[in-house]
Amino acid sequence: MHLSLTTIIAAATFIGEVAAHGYVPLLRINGKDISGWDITKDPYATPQPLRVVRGTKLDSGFISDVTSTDITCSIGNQKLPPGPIQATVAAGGTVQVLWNTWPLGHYGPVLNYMAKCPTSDCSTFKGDTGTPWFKIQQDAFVNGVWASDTLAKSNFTYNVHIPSKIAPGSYLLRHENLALHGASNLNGAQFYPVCIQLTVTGGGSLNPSGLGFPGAYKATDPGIHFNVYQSDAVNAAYVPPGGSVYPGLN
Ligand SMILES: *[C@@H]1O[C@H](CO)[C@@H](O)[C@H](O)[C@H]1NC(C)=O
Ligand SMILES: [Cu+2]
Repeated sequence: MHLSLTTIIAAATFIGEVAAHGYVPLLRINGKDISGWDITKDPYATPQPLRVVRGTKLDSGFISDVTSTDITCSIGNQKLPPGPIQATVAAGGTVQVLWNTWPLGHYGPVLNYMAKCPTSDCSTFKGDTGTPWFKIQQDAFVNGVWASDTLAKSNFTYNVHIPSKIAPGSYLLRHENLALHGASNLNGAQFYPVCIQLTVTGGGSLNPSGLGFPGAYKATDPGIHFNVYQSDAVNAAYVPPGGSVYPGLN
């Protein structure tokens, strides 16, 4: 019985691949809507609109090669956004990320990182060399539900809490869905990172860093090469890649 159920789930997941995965056309900060990157419209507009969410290639596909610079901010990371624009959020505040959709059954964690931009203008910062990143928040398998499914059932919305003690300034926020439905195969994990250009106000004096994208993830990490079709106990012991949340942020 268990095997056949697993097969059915795997088949259903596979069919789900035909549908779009999702992208982030909208952010909400303190109840105020801010345009994200709408892949159905923004790439075709002339002039190309300024957006705080980094543009991606003209699809919502995933990244599977963790050594690619696409892992930094999504497919086409080499292409910087058309110009300087950042959303302002207070340290300790919340950035609501509203995906247009997300398929149920793309089981996995939701991971969130930040990197301080070297200048006040984040649009010139690719973030794909060195180790400027630090992890701020992650959710994996909570009360028997993968964070990705919780996101899908929450109006496709995820709330990112901006640390209260980081220094004010310009940051990239790297928000990521990691889909593990095919991850029992090596290189079967699907990464969907999205980068958001922020101006953080207030805050403290912490200037964390230490992680590189690429660099922080390896294909063989136990949180990347992982079979989600196991018991809840095994899933509950799942350890996401990229290490722990940076200590002392709040
Ligand atoms: C649900 O998502 C839609 C589209 O992103 C948004 O316009 C709407 O305000 C959201 N609803 C709530 C209650 O947040
Ligand atoms: Cu998919």
